[in-house]
Amino acid sequence: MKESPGALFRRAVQEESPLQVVGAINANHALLAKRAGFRAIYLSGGGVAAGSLGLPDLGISNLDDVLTDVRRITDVCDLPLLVDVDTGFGSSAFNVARTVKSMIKFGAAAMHIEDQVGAKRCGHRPGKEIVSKQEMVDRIKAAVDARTDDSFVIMARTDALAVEGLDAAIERIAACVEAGADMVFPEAITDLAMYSQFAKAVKVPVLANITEFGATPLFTTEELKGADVGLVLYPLSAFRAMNKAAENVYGAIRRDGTQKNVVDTMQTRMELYERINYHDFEQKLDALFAAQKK
Ligand code: PYR
Repeated sequence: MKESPGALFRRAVQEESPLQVVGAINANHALLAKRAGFRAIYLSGGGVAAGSLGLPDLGISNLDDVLTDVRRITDVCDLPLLVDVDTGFGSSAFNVARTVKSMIKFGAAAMHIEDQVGAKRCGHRPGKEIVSKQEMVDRIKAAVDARTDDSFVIMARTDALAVEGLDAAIERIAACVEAGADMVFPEAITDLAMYSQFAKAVKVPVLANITEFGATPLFTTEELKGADVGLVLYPLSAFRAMNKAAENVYGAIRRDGTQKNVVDTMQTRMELYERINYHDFEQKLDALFAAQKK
């Protein structure tokens, strides 16, 4: 029987240590990540907001916005996908349950749900507020209870470090694991040694979010392995590079009246076609029409 996305994700975490999980802003990038050899990909909430909607990561995007991008990615790429569901898209346990069921239905392998208030902030910005430990535990219980596939991974994210400090953050994460979380994501970690402290407190894989220009130094996989990290996340690295490239190209065309000066920075037509299996599709179409003409 075909392995479920959740089972694939769990196996990747076991087999690659730490597992590099790279952000894919769209279906095309998911294919590029697979081609580069990654075994798991990520859909960032900040990425859906900024990339698909042109909006900040402030709890504005909704479940359907995220599901649209999830479906587009899982339709073409069989790598297990970890999805950022922010605070669960609604304040009741029924909202969290609907989110979990939808994620499974749309082919996600895993999701992380966090303990910020509904009007959330980016994890690496000031002004974050969190719900009580009990409310976060209730979110996890609702998520675990709603699973229609036991292998689907529920990851608990806490933003408590910046708000209440390390001990409180560890306590929260431990309570989430007790409530059934499969993996944990302490956000905006500032010191490498903190990861080991989380790992010691819970016997489940710990994710390190190595996002650029944030609160966390750009630790290497070697350093993170030494700190007992199980998964390393690069949520928006390719997205940031892609945006910079787009700005350069737009600027050059506008300034120079031609794209000739930036053509050598572009993926070629043939490279693009190869990445999306264009020729396979075309050959199928040709064969279909040839058969009809007979
Ligand atoms: C994001 O990229 O949106 C995260 O929350 C990590």
